[in-house]
Amino acid sequence: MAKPLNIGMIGYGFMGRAHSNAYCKVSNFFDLEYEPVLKAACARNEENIKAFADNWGYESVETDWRKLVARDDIDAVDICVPNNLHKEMAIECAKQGKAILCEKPIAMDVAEGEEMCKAVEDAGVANMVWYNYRRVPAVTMAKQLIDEGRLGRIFHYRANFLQDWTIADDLPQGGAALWRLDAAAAGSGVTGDLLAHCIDTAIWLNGGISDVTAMTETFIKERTHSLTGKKQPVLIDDACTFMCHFENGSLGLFESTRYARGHKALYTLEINGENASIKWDLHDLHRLEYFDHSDEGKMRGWRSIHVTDHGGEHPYMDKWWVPGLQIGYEHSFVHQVADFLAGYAQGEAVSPTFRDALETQRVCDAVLQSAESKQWENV
Ligand code: SOE
Repeated sequence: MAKPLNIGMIGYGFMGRAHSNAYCKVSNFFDLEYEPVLKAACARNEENIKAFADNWGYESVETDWRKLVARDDIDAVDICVPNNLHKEMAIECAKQGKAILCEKPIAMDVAEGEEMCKAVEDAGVANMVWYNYRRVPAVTMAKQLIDEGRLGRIFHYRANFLQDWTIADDLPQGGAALWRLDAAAAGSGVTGDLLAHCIDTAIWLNGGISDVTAMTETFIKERTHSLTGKKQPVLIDDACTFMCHFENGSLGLFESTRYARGHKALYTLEINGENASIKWDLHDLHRLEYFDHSDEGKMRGWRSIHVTDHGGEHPYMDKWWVPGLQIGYEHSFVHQVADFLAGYAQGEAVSPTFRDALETQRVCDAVLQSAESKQWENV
């Protein structure tokens, strides 16, 4: 019998659903010492949180997050609320000795992230940040191939995250779902929301980033704020492009925007090494494109690897269906919970920890700083 790990969920938006789904599924597919139990869900709006709790099977609801965090029957808190609330909640969770699973980016800025790291490390509580794309099997496999040295020396790392959902100028800022457009709630725009994913994956695959030069743009300068009903300046970055040096000497090029008409969530990455290259595309997430220069010349070309095989060869896939049948976006969260629970049972940290996510935050802050200073900035 697995031991229960009682989850307290704060928030009920897109990520509240994605994480709840992962908690529900994980024990059916992974054999683990701990099993998540959906103990309580929390939000200010009682009617909405009750509907959410009923839908996912949470046993109870709270409307005050401090009450949830103080409950003796909660072991781990999942922070799925806008970025400006992460710090206060995480620090309180650490004080109460709870394990913490926090949405990305870790915080509004590095200073907040540092306080959060100190709090969890002083308290010795398990902590993790939801950079889920690392656990798409094809991306995990890219990490394995790089760590095996197959690419050799890395020269280039390129990543994009393109969307188009904020092009309309009558889209308000602030409030449910649209808090991502409100700098007071989000901290930044695409840099913290989308590039943070690309940066997390990049640091994981290719090591630390030492310096950056960036440009940002805010195409729509004013939007009505849903909470005040007034037109207010838009203070987030709608688009951001940056170049960087990695500590291993390779060059990085990153682009993110919410103004790429036709693209909904096009996260792509490409890594070029001396011996081989890798490409990955979220819209075709089970495929890893791989080019190996040591292949016989006549047959040399890009391989499209369908990362769905079993026998332990393709990461996570032996837990799902039969070889050849693919999985999707939601499974990356299931994998992250599975890894978290396995680490929790052993008392081992599971990456990305708060400290790992702070490295990503340092790059985000340097990128925004560089866009302002128009200079190269050290991370
Ligand atoms: C924004 O549209 C968003 O939902 C991000 O907040 C997520 O982190 C990203 O994975 C998909 O896009």
